[in-house]
Amino acid sequence: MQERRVWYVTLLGRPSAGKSSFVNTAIGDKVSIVSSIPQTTRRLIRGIFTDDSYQIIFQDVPGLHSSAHTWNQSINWVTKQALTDTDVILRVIDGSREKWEEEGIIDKLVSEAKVPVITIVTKSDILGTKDRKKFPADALFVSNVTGEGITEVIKAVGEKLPIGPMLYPESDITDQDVHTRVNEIIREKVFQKTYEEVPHDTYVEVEMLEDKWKLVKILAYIYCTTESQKKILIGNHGSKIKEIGSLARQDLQDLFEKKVYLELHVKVNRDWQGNQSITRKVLGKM
Ligand SMILES: Nc1nc2c(ncn2[C@@H]2O[C@H](COP(=O)(O)OP(=O)(O)OP(=O)(O)O)[C@@H](O)[C@H]2O)c(=O)[nH]1
Ligand SMILES: [Mg+2]
Repeated sequence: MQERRVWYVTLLGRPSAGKSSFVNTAIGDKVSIVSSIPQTTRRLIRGIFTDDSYQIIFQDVPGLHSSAHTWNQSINWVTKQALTDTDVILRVIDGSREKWEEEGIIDKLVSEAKVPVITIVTKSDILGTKDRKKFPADALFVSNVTGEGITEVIKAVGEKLPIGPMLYPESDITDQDVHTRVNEIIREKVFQKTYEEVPHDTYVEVEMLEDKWKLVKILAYIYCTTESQKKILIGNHGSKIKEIGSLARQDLQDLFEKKVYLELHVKVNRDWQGNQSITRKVLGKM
């Protein structure tokens, strides 16, 4: 097997900075879910970029949150764990927003890092020339919309990695199993179609997945914490759950490349964030 520069690169930034979007753009495929709601990513998602020179295993992780709330701290822990096994840190600064207290936490982690740190500024498509002067001089500007800077970041990151055998087959783009991908696709639609506390208070469980010759059958539950959230998720005459289901089904059909029958139900589980076995599952720590 041809050797390349190979290893792990962990993205570090505040919520909504564009980390998952960057991984998808770099890989050229959708492996990590995206929404405008902060803390969309809850678990470690690996996106694998392979070309003739590099195999870069991007570790997409939750954005670091400054809240002391136990749930936020549990999510932060996923990110901190990923940083213990990485060869490069890709520090992601949201170019569209003013600095916020999370940046202080990130500055500290970066200053303590024992591995090279490359800084990128996202959302360059909405930055003027003047805005660009506000960021560190060595930062690379990136747009997940226009593709600006993506090739440069891959080269900058790739050149920091050691030469060795590839860790994944050339055709792999993620290490997620099929259940996780289905779960994440449904969760993405919940995040895209609900607001305020509702997306944060939900999690998804895939109860049944049958991959048949021409059809994939999926039964999944969306859990929330109150009856009123359940009403919102179901919507008027079932309109919201239908919309979530229909969007999810389109992505699932792309994933499986066949027809998907998706049955979705909403259930209430009041204190799931206080239940360790559920949070372990939700955060990807079985
Ligand atoms: N204009 C513009 N918007 C972007 C860009 N990258 C991401 N976004 C938007 O920013 C929002 C957050 O993107 P995500 O990729 O989910 O951000 P994230 O850093 O993974 O967020 P968390 O998972 O919550 O930590 C979404 O609405 C994206 O469409 C970009 O380069 N340009
Ligand atoms: Mg994300």
